[in-house]
Amino acid sequence: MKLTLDQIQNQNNSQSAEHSRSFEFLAESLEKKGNNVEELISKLQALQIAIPSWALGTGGTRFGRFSGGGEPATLIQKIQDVGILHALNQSSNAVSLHIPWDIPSDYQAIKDSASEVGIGFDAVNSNTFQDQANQSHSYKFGSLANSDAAVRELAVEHNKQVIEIGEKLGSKALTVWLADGSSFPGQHSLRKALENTHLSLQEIYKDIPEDWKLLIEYKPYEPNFYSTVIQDWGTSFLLANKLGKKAFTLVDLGHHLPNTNIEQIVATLMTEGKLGGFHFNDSKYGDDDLTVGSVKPYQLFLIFQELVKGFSETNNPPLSWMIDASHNLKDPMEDLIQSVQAIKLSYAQALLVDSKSLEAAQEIHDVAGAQEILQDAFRTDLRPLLAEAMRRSGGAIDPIKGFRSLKVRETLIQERGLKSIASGL
Ligand SMILES: [Mn+2]
Repeated sequence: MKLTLDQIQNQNNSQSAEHSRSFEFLAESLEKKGNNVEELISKLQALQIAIPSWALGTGGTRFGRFSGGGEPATLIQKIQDVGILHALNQSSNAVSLHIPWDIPSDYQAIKDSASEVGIGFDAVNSNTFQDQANQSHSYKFGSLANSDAAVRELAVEHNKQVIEIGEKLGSKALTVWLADGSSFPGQHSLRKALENTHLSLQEIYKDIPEDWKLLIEYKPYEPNFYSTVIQDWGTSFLLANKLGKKAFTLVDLGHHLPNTNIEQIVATLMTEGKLGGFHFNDSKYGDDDLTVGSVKPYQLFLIFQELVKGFSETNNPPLSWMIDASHNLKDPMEDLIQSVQAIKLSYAQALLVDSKSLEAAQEIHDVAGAQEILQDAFRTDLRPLLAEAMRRSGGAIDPIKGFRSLKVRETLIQERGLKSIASGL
């Protein structure tokens, strides 16, 4: 299935009168406050967020998985789904592949089907958190950190293959997330595990092309419950610094202990020029992988506020923007549309912050005044601005409404059947 511009424009026609009214009202009040609406729109249009290939099928929990219908069973079908999302929101022009779940068999066919729907390839993700069929050594007790050199070598080799696959597709980054750690005190040497990880990453780093980034993701716990080798941003930052200028820290919003101040981590990493990118999601308790902005939208806004400041005040290189959410109840494509909307809305709100007044308030320690400035931006309803940005790019005024009235899921079920299961899940 492929959505055409005509289909989307026809769909927009029924909403355009109401949309224009609310957009014009908002634009006028934004301009009165000194904002440049055209500039806001072009910044919003430019922000593109990569879709992870593993989020296009219904996610599961360790208690079970309830598949939806019409899930993409092949990589080409996953790319078609990202194409549909991009047609609707004009904001998701790349897919982030998970290897070995999505190893292309025919690279040209994959590249052709991607360019047909305007999709590129963002970071490639390696997987050493599970064993593949006929694997010579097991990752049960760790991969890059394993005390057994043969296991480490296998995991390093896998990462090098992932880089090769990424190069053939035009990716520019490798994301490494390790499940390595221990579930009981005394299970392994904390210092040796870190040192082995460092040495293994050094081997992988040698193969990172000059114009690539190595993104090191961290996570405090799960699947291991006593220690994780790369447990926090500090450990990731330390490794990235030791490795060199192509290595960066990747922040996955769900990979923090409850109440961690993520915006402060973002600020610190940008100051050091070591923020590499994001895995966006939301959570209430742990790594819940919920829809972005569904639980803590103010936190997301505060993160974007630091990002917007960081873009203008630091030399941090451009970021990789990716979603890493996977849900077990919603239609995965609707879930992804909601996530992209939430990210762009937070970005728009952050762009609205009156940074000069905020700085002035900070200078004179006007605490209440500073809060007013932030919350004034956060509480402005910018949905018509976002809708206008997407409409002008050729997307839908309301992508979820578009998804439903253009009967995307129904068509996919007709094409692929009710029982197709996304590869890798
Ligand atoms: Mn992640």
